[in-house]
Amino acid sequence: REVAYDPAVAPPSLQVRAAKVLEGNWTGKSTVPSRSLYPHQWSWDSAFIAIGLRHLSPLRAQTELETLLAAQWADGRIPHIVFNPSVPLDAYFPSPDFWRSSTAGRAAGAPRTVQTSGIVQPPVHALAAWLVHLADPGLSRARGFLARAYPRLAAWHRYLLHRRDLGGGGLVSVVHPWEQGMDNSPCWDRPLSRVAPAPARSFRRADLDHGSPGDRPTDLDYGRYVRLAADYRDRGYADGGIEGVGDFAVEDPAFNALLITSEYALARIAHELGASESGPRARAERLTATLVERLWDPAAGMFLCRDVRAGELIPERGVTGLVPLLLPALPRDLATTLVRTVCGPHFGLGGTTRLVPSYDLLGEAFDPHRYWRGPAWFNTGWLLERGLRLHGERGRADALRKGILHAAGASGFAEYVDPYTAQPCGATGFGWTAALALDLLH
Ligand code: 9YW
Repeated sequence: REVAYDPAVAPPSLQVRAAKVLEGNWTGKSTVPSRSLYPHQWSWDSAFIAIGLRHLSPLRAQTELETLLAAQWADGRIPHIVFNPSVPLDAYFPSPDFWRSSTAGRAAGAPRTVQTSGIVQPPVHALAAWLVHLADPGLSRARGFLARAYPRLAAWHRYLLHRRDLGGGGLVSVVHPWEQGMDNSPCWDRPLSRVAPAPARSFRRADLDHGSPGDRPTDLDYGRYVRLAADYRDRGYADGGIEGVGDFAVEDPAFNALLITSEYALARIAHELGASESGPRARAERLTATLVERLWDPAAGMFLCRDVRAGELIPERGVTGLVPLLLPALPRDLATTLVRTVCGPHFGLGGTTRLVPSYDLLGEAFDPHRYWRGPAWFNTGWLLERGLRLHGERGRADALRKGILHAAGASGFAEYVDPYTAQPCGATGFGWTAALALDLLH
Protein backbone atom coordinates (compact mmCIF):
# COMPACT_ATOMS: atom_id res chain seq x y z
CA ARG A 1 0.00 0.00 0.00
CA GLU A 2 1.30 3.36 -0.92
CA VAL A 3 1.29 6.13 1.66
CA ALA A 4 1.34 9.62 0.26
CA TYR A 5 4.08 11.84 1.67
CA ASP A 6 2.51 14.58 3.71
CA PRO A 7 4.97 17.20 4.93
CA ALA A 8 2.43 18.39 7.49
CA VAL A 9 2.73 15.14 9.43
CA ALA A 10 6.42 14.40 8.75
CA PRO A 11 8.29 14.50 12.05
CA PRO A 12 10.57 17.51 12.41
CA SER A 13 14.16 16.85 11.39
CA LEU A 14 16.99 16.56 13.88
CA GLN A 15 18.20 19.93 12.67
CA VAL A 16 14.87 21.61 13.39
CA ARG A 17 14.58 19.95 16.80
CA ALA A 18 18.13 20.97 17.78
CA ALA A 19 17.44 24.55 16.66
CA LYS A 20 14.31 24.56 18.84
CA VAL A 21 16.30 23.55 21.92
CA LEU A 22 18.78 26.36 21.31
CA GLU A 23 15.95 28.80 20.72
CA GLY A 24 14.29 27.75 23.98
CA ASN A 25 17.53 28.09 25.96
CA TRP A 26 18.44 31.51 24.50
CA THR A 27 18.06 34.39 26.97
CA GLY A 28 18.66 37.27 24.58
CA LYS A 29 22.39 37.53 25.30
CA SER A 30 23.50 33.95 25.85
CA THR A 31 22.26 30.37 26.06
CA VAL A 32 21.62 28.40 29.26
CA PRO A 33 22.86 24.78 29.35
CA SER A 34 19.48 23.69 30.71
CA ARG A 35 16.36 25.68 31.62
CA SER A 36 15.85 23.56 34.73
CA LEU A 37 19.25 22.51 36.10
CA TYR A 38 21.59 25.28 34.91
CA PRO A 39 19.73 28.58 34.42
CA HIS A 40 22.81 30.84 34.00
CA GLN A 41 25.69 31.10 31.50
CA TRP A 42 28.43 28.46 31.79
CA SER A 43 31.84 29.05 30.28
CA TRP A 44 32.69 25.93 28.30
CA ASP A 45 29.04 25.26 27.57
CA SER A 46 28.88 28.64 25.85
CA ALA A 47 31.92 27.83 23.75
CA PHE A 48 30.40 24.54 22.56
CA ILE A 49 27.00 26.18 22.09
CA ALA A 50 28.53 28.95 19.95
CA ILE A 51 30.10 26.28 17.72
CA GLY A 52 26.62 24.94 16.95
CA LEU A 53 24.79 28.27 16.97
CA ARG A 54 27.02 29.59 14.17
CA HIS A 55 25.07 27.39 11.74
CA LEU A 56 21.77 29.01 12.79
CA SER A 57 22.89 32.57 13.42
CA PRO A 58 26.51 33.71 13.27
CA LEU A 59 25.42 36.91 15.01
CA ARG A 60 23.93 35.04 17.98
CA ALA A 61 27.05 32.86 18.15
CA GLN A 62 29.26 35.95 18.31
CA THR A 63 27.00 37.50 20.95
CA GLU A 64 27.15 34.31 23.03
CA LEU A 65 30.95 34.58 23.26
CA GLU A 66 30.93 38.36 23.69
CA THR A 67 28.60 38.09 26.69
CA LEU A 68 30.95 35.63 28.33
CA LEU A 69 34.08 37.65 27.53
CA ALA A 70 32.46 40.77 28.99
CA ALA A 71 32.54 39.03 32.39
CA GLN A 72 36.30 38.39 32.24
CA TRP A 73 38.28 39.35 35.34
CA ALA A 74 41.15 41.85 35.18
CA ASP A 75 43.64 39.07 35.92
CA GLY A 76 42.50 37.36 32.71
CA ARG A 77 40.36 34.56 34.10
CA ILE A 78 37.07 33.75 32.42
CA PRO A 79 34.69 32.70 35.19
CA HIS A 80 32.92 29.35 34.94
CA ILE A 81 29.49 30.91 35.55
CA VAL A 82 28.08 34.31 34.66
CA PHE A 83 24.93 34.77 36.71
CA ASN A 84 21.67 36.00 35.26
CA PRO A 85 20.37 38.57 37.77
CA SER A 86 16.74 37.87 36.92
CA VAL A 87 16.94 34.22 38.05
CA PRO A 88 15.95 33.67 41.72
CA LEU A 89 18.89 32.92 44.05
CA ASP A 90 17.58 29.51 45.08
CA ALA A 91 17.31 28.21 41.49
CA TYR A 92 20.96 27.12 41.44
CA PHE A 93 23.53 26.36 44.09
CA PRO A 94 26.16 27.80 44.62
CA SER A 95 24.53 31.16 43.92
CA PRO A 96 26.18 34.62 43.68
CA ASP A 97 25.92 35.13 47.46
CA PHE A 98 28.24 32.11 47.84
CA TRP A 99 30.89 33.25 45.34
CA ARG A 100 30.67 36.97 46.24
CA SER A 101 32.79 37.77 43.18
CA SER A 102 32.51 41.55 43.33
CA THR A 103 33.81 41.66 46.92
CA ALA A 104 35.92 38.52 47.50
CA GLY A 105 37.29 38.73 43.96
CA ARG A 106 38.08 42.44 44.02
CA ALA A 107 41.86 42.04 44.26
CA ALA A 108 41.81 39.61 41.33
CA GLY A 109 39.81 42.11 39.29
CA ALA A 110 36.31 40.62 39.23
CA PRO A 111 33.86 42.80 37.28
CA ARG A 112 31.64 45.15 39.29
CA THR A 113 28.53 45.01 37.19
CA VAL A 114 28.02 41.26 36.76
CA GLN A 115 28.10 38.51 39.35
CA THR A 116 30.21 35.48 38.48
CA SER A 117 31.80 32.43 40.05
CA GLY A 118 35.53 32.65 40.80
CA ILE A 119 36.78 29.40 39.29
CA VAL A 120 37.30 28.64 35.60
CA GLN A 121 36.43 25.96 33.03
CA PRO A 122 38.33 24.42 30.10
CA PRO A 123 39.54 27.00 27.53
CA VAL A 124 37.51 26.05 24.46
CA HIS A 125 36.88 29.72 23.70
CA ALA A 126 39.54 30.65 21.14
CA LEU A 127 38.65 27.53 19.17
CA ALA A 128 34.99 28.55 19.33
CA ALA A 129 35.76 32.15 18.32
CA TRP A 130 37.72 30.96 15.29
CA LEU A 131 35.01 28.53 14.17
CA VAL A 132 32.33 31.20 14.67
CA HIS A 133 34.38 33.63 12.55
CA LEU A 134 34.66 31.05 9.76
CA ALA A 135 30.87 30.69 9.60
CA ASP A 136 30.53 34.27 8.32
CA PRO A 137 33.86 36.09 7.91
CA GLY A 138 32.15 39.11 6.36
CA LEU A 139 29.90 39.72 9.34
CA SER A 140 32.76 38.96 11.72
CA ARG A 141 35.03 41.56 10.06
CA ALA A 142 32.27 44.14 9.81
CA ARG A 143 31.60 43.82 13.55
CA GLY A 144 35.28 43.65 14.52
CA PHE A 145 34.45 40.38 16.27
CA LEU A 146 37.96 38.89 16.31
CA ALA A 147 39.71 42.22 16.85
CA ARG A 148 37.71 42.68 20.05
CA ALA A 149 37.93 39.07 21.19
CA TYR A 150 41.64 38.55 20.54
CA PRO A 151 43.15 40.60 23.42
CA ARG A 152 40.71 38.99 25.86
CA LEU A 153 41.46 35.47 24.65
CA ALA A 154 45.19 36.15 24.79
CA ALA A 155 44.86 37.45 28.38
CA TRP A 156 42.85 34.35 29.29
CA HIS A 157 45.59 32.05 28.02
CA ARG A 158 48.25 34.16 29.79
CA TYR A 159 46.35 33.81 33.07
CA LEU A 160 46.29 30.03 32.71
CA LEU A 161 49.91 29.66 31.60
CA HIS A 162 51.39 32.05 34.14
CA ARG A 163 49.13 31.90 37.19
CA ARG A 164 48.07 28.29 37.04
CA ASP A 165 51.32 26.43 36.47
CA LEU A 166 51.11 25.13 40.03
CA GLY A 167 53.21 22.05 39.35
CA GLY A 168 56.01 24.18 37.89
CA GLY A 169 56.39 21.87 34.88
CA GLY A 170 54.68 24.04 32.28
CA LEU A 171 51.13 22.61 32.38
CA VAL A 172 48.00 24.26 33.79
CA SER A 173 46.49 22.92 37.03
CA VAL A 174 42.84 22.99 37.99
CA VAL A 175 42.05 23.76 41.64
CA HIS A 176 38.50 22.38 41.71
CA PRO A 177 36.75 19.46 39.97
CA TRP A 178 34.20 21.95 38.60
CA GLU A 179 37.05 23.69 36.77
CA GLN A 180 37.87 20.61 34.79
CA GLY A 181 34.18 20.17 33.96
CA MET A 182 33.89 16.46 34.76
CA ASP A 183 32.78 17.04 38.34
CA ASN A 184 32.65 13.61 39.96
CA SER A 185 35.06 11.68 37.72
CA PRO A 186 36.71 8.82 39.62
CA CYS A 187 40.01 10.50 38.65
CA TRP A 188 39.29 13.01 41.44
CA ASP A 189 38.49 10.47 44.17
CA ARG A 190 42.04 10.24 45.41
CA PRO A 191 42.95 13.95 45.53
CA LEU A 192 39.44 14.76 46.84
CA SER A 193 39.80 12.30 49.71
CA ARG A 194 42.18 14.82 51.32
CA VAL A 195 39.44 17.47 51.45
CA ALA A 196 37.34 17.75 54.62
CA PRO A 197 33.73 18.09 53.38
CA ALA A 198 31.60 21.06 54.42
CA PRO A 199 28.73 19.78 56.59
CA ALA A 200 25.69 18.76 54.52
CA ARG A 201 23.45 21.08 56.58
CA SER A 202 25.53 24.11 55.66
CA PHE A 203 24.18 24.28 52.08
CA ARG A 204 21.13 23.29 50.03
CA ARG A 205 21.58 21.41 46.75
CA ALA A 206 19.25 22.91 44.16
CA ASP A 207 20.28 20.28 41.60
CA LEU A 208 18.24 17.58 43.35
CA ASP A 209 15.05 19.57 42.66
CA HIS A 210 15.54 18.72 38.97
CA GLY A 211 17.84 15.71 38.62
CA SER A 212 17.41 12.17 39.88
CA PRO A 213 19.87 11.55 42.80
CA GLY A 214 21.18 8.35 41.13
CA ASP A 215 22.29 10.38 38.09
CA ARG A 216 24.02 13.08 40.16
CA PRO A 217 27.09 13.46 42.41
CA THR A 218 26.61 12.38 46.04
CA ASP A 219 26.21 14.65 49.09
CA LEU A 220 29.75 13.77 50.17
CA ASP A 221 31.06 14.96 46.77
CA TYR A 222 29.11 18.20 47.15
CA GLY A 223 30.45 18.78 50.66
CA ARG A 224 33.96 18.62 49.27
CA TYR A 225 33.16 20.87 46.27
CA VAL A 226 31.75 23.45 48.67
CA ARG A 227 34.75 23.30 50.99
CA LEU A 228 37.26 23.74 48.14
CA ALA A 229 35.35 26.63 46.56
CA ALA A 230 34.84 28.40 49.91
CA ASP A 231 38.56 28.10 50.76
CA TYR A 232 39.56 29.53 47.36
CA ARG A 233 37.06 32.37 47.79
CA ASP A 234 38.36 33.10 51.29
CA ARG A 235 41.87 33.42 49.86
CA GLY A 236 40.51 36.14 47.56
CA TYR A 237 40.72 33.79 44.54
CA ALA A 238 44.49 34.31 44.64
CA ASP A 239 46.71 31.90 42.72
CA GLY A 240 50.01 31.97 44.50
CA GLY A 241 52.12 28.95 43.55
CA ILE A 242 51.87 25.57 45.23
CA GLU A 243 52.03 26.97 48.80
CA GLY A 244 49.02 29.14 48.12
CA VAL A 245 47.02 26.27 46.67
CA GLY A 246 44.32 24.41 48.53
CA ASP A 247 44.19 20.66 48.92
CA PHE A 248 43.30 20.05 45.30
CA ALA A 249 45.61 20.76 42.35
CA VAL A 250 45.55 18.51 39.31
CA GLU A 251 47.10 18.65 35.83
CA ASP A 252 44.37 17.37 33.57
CA PRO A 253 44.89 16.05 30.02
CA ALA A 254 41.66 17.41 28.48
CA PHE A 255 41.99 20.85 30.06
CA ASN A 256 45.55 21.20 28.76
CA ALA A 257 44.75 19.67 25.36
CA LEU A 258 41.93 22.18 24.92
CA LEU A 259 44.29 25.01 25.82
CA ILE A 260 46.71 23.75 23.17
CA THR A 261 43.92 23.49 20.59
CA SER A 262 42.89 27.03 21.47
CA GLU A 263 46.51 28.22 21.11
CA TYR A 264 46.44 26.98 17.50
CA ALA A 265 43.16 28.85 17.03
CA LEU A 266 44.71 31.96 18.56
CA ALA A 267 47.54 31.72 16.02
CA ARG A 268 44.96 31.65 13.21
CA ILE A 269 43.10 34.59 14.70
CA ALA A 270 46.34 36.61 15.00
CA HIS A 271 47.13 35.83 11.37
CA GLU A 272 43.65 36.88 10.24
CA LEU A 273 44.16 40.17 12.11
CA GLY A 274 47.43 40.74 10.27
CA ALA A 275 49.71 40.22 13.25
CA SER A 276 52.92 38.29 12.63
CA GLU A 277 52.69 36.36 15.88
CA SER A 278 54.61 33.12 16.08
CA GLY A 279 54.03 32.82 19.87
CA PRO A 280 50.84 30.77 20.07
CA ARG A 281 51.83 28.13 17.52
CA ALA A 282 55.28 27.62 19.05
CA ARG A 283 53.67 27.43 22.51
CA ALA A 284 51.17 24.86 21.27
CA GLU A 285 53.97 22.61 20.06
CA ARG A 286 55.98 23.04 23.23
CA LEU A 287 52.94 22.35 25.39
CA THR A 288 52.17 19.19 23.42
CA ALA A 289 55.65 17.88 24.21
CA THR A 290 55.21 18.80 27.89
CA LEU A 291 51.83 17.09 28.02
CA VAL A 292 53.39 13.89 26.70
CA GLU A 293 56.29 14.17 29.12
CA ARG A 294 54.15 14.76 32.21
CA LEU A 295 50.89 12.90 31.59
CA TRP A 296 51.39 10.07 29.08
CA ASP A 297 51.25 6.61 30.63
CA PRO A 298 52.60 3.93 28.27
CA ALA A 299 51.16 1.06 30.31
CA ALA A 300 47.62 2.49 30.20
CA GLY A 301 48.04 3.51 26.55
CA MET A 302 46.54 6.91 27.31
CA PHE A 303 47.04 10.14 29.26
CA LEU A 304 46.39 10.23 33.01
CA CYS A 305 45.82 13.07 35.46
CA ARG A 306 48.67 14.25 37.67
CA ASP A 307 47.97 14.89 41.34
CA VAL A 308 50.24 17.88 41.89
CA ARG A 309 50.09 17.73 45.69
CA ALA A 310 51.05 14.05 45.79
CA GLY A 311 53.45 14.38 42.85
CA GLU A 312 52.13 11.32 41.02
CA LEU A 313 49.87 10.18 38.20
CA ILE A 314 46.36 9.09 39.21
CA PRO A 315 45.77 5.47 38.11
CA GLU A 316 42.23 5.93 36.73
CA ARG A 317 41.19 5.91 33.10
CA GLY A 318 38.85 8.82 32.41
CA VAL A 319 37.72 10.09 29.01
CA THR A 320 39.84 13.16 29.75
CA GLY A 321 42.91 11.05 28.95
CA LEU A 322 41.68 10.42 25.39
CA VAL A 323 40.93 14.04 24.49
CA PRO A 324 44.58 14.86 23.51
CA LEU A 325 43.81 12.90 20.33
CA LEU A 326 42.77 16.40 19.20
CA LEU A 327 46.39 17.50 18.97
CA PRO A 328 48.01 17.70 15.54
CA ALA A 329 51.58 17.49 16.90
CA LEU A 330 50.93 14.32 18.88
CA PRO A 331 53.63 11.75 18.00
CA ARG A 332 52.24 9.26 15.48
CA ASP A 333 52.73 6.17 17.69
CA LEU A 334 50.87 7.84 20.56
CA ALA A 335 47.93 8.70 18.30
CA THR A 336 47.81 5.08 17.12
CA THR A 337 47.91 3.84 20.71
CA LEU A 338 45.14 6.24 21.77
CA VAL A 339 42.90 5.02 18.95
CA ARG A 340 43.55 1.45 20.06
CA THR A 341 42.62 2.39 23.63
CA VAL A 342 39.37 4.13 22.61
CA CYS A 343 38.38 1.01 20.69
CA GLY A 344 39.70 -1.46 23.29
CA PRO A 345 37.92 -3.04 26.27
CA HIS A 346 38.15 0.01 28.56
CA PHE A 347 36.11 2.33 26.30
CA GLY A 348 34.63 -0.18 23.88
CA LEU A 349 34.02 2.12 20.89
CA GLY A 350 32.78 0.15 17.91
CA GLY A 351 32.62 -3.00 20.05
CA THR A 352 30.46 -2.88 23.18
CA THR A 353 29.65 0.84 22.87
CA ARG A 354 28.70 3.25 20.07
CA LEU A 355 29.51 6.29 22.19
CA VAL A 356 32.56 6.93 24.35
CA PRO A 357 31.95 6.44 28.10
CA SER A 358 33.26 9.09 30.49
CA TYR A 359 35.10 6.46 32.49
CA ASP A 360 36.68 3.02 32.18
CA LEU A 361 34.02 0.34 31.49
CA LEU A 362 36.18 -2.06 33.50
CA GLY A 363 36.97 0.39 36.33
CA GLU A 364 35.83 -0.41 39.83
CA ALA A 365 33.98 2.90 40.13
CA PHE A 366 32.14 2.52 36.77
CA ASP A 367 28.45 3.43 36.98
CA PRO A 368 26.59 3.78 33.65
CA HIS A 369 24.17 6.42 35.01
CA ARG A 370 26.08 8.53 37.48
CA TYR A 371 27.19 11.72 35.78
CA TRP A 372 30.93 11.60 34.95
CA ARG A 373 31.48 8.09 36.35
CA GLY A 374 30.49 6.21 33.20
CA PRO A 375 27.78 7.83 31.06
CA ALA A 376 28.65 9.10 27.58
CA TRP A 377 28.65 12.89 27.14
CA PHE A 378 28.21 14.69 23.85
CA ASN A 379 30.97 17.28 24.18
CA THR A 380 33.67 14.66 24.70
CA GLY A 381 32.15 12.63 21.86
CA TRP A 382 32.38 15.65 19.58
CA LEU A 383 36.03 16.26 20.56
CA LEU A 384 36.96 12.63 19.93
CA GLU A 385 35.17 12.62 16.60
CA ARG A 386 37.41 15.53 15.58
CA GLY A 387 40.49 13.77 16.94
CA LEU A 388 39.76 10.57 15.03
CA ARG A 389 39.19 12.52 11.82
CA LEU A 390 42.38 14.54 12.31
CA HIS A 391 44.45 11.38 12.59
CA GLY A 392 42.98 9.81 9.48
CA GLU A 393 40.48 7.47 11.19
CA ARG A 394 37.65 8.37 8.87
CA GLY A 395 35.59 5.20 9.26
CA ARG A 396 35.66 5.33 13.04
CA ALA A 397 34.93 9.06 13.05
CA ASP A 398 31.92 8.52 10.76
CA ALA A 399 30.59 5.76 13.00
CA LEU A 400 31.00 7.86 16.13
CA ARG A 401 29.31 10.79 14.42
CA LYS A 402 26.36 8.55 13.52
CA GLY A 403 26.18 7.23 17.08
CA ILE A 404 26.22 10.75 18.54
CA LEU A 405 23.52 12.04 16.19
CA HIS A 406 21.30 9.07 16.80
CA ALA A 407 21.64 9.24 20.59
CA ALA A 408 21.18 13.03 20.63
CA GLY A 409 17.88 12.78 18.72
CA ALA A 410 16.55 9.67 20.45
CA SER A 411 17.27 11.03 23.94
CA GLY A 412 15.64 14.44 23.43
CA PHE A 413 19.11 16.05 23.52
CA ALA A 414 19.96 14.59 26.92
CA GLU A 415 22.73 15.93 29.11
CA TYR A 416 24.36 12.47 29.11
CA VAL A 417 23.35 8.90 28.26
CA ASP A 418 24.04 5.33 29.33
CA PRO A 419 27.03 4.38 27.13
CA TYR A 420 25.60 0.92 26.35
CA THR A 421 21.90 1.63 25.80
CA ALA A 422 21.95 5.42 25.13
CA GLN A 423 19.15 5.74 27.70
CA PRO A 424 18.84 9.45 28.65
CA CYS A 425 20.19 10.68 32.02
CA GLY A 426 20.19 14.09 33.68
CA ALA A 427 18.38 16.95 31.97
CA THR A 428 16.93 16.89 28.44
CA GLY A 429 16.91 19.86 26.03
CA PHE A 430 20.58 20.32 26.91
CA GLY A 431 22.41 23.17 25.18
CA TRP A 432 25.69 21.65 24.03
CA THR A 433 24.04 18.37 23.03
CA ALA A 434 21.78 20.23 20.60
CA ALA A 435 24.56 22.57 19.44
CA LEU A 436 27.15 19.90 18.78
CA ALA A 437 24.60 17.67 17.02
CA LEU A 438 23.88 20.63 14.75
CA ASP A 439 27.57 21.07 14.10
CA LEU A 440 27.98 17.42 13.18
CA LEU A 441 25.11 17.72 10.72
CA HIS A 442 27.06 20.36 8.76
C1 9YW B 1 27.71 22.55 37.95
C2 9YW B 1 26.77 23.08 32.97
C3 9YW B 1 27.80 22.33 33.77
C4 9YW B 1 28.93 21.79 32.88
C5 9YW B 1 29.84 20.83 33.64
C6 9YW B 1 28.98 19.77 34.29
C7 9YW B 1 27.96 20.42 35.20
C8 9YW B 1 27.80 21.18 37.43
O1 9YW B 1 27.14 21.28 34.45
O2 9YW B 1 28.57 21.11 36.25
O3 9YW B 1 26.89 22.75 38.87
O4 9YW B 1 28.41 23.44 37.47
O5 9YW B 1 29.75 18.83 34.96
O6 9YW B 1 30.80 20.28 32.79
O7 9YW B 1 29.66 22.82 32.35
O8 9YW B 1 26.31 22.30 31.93
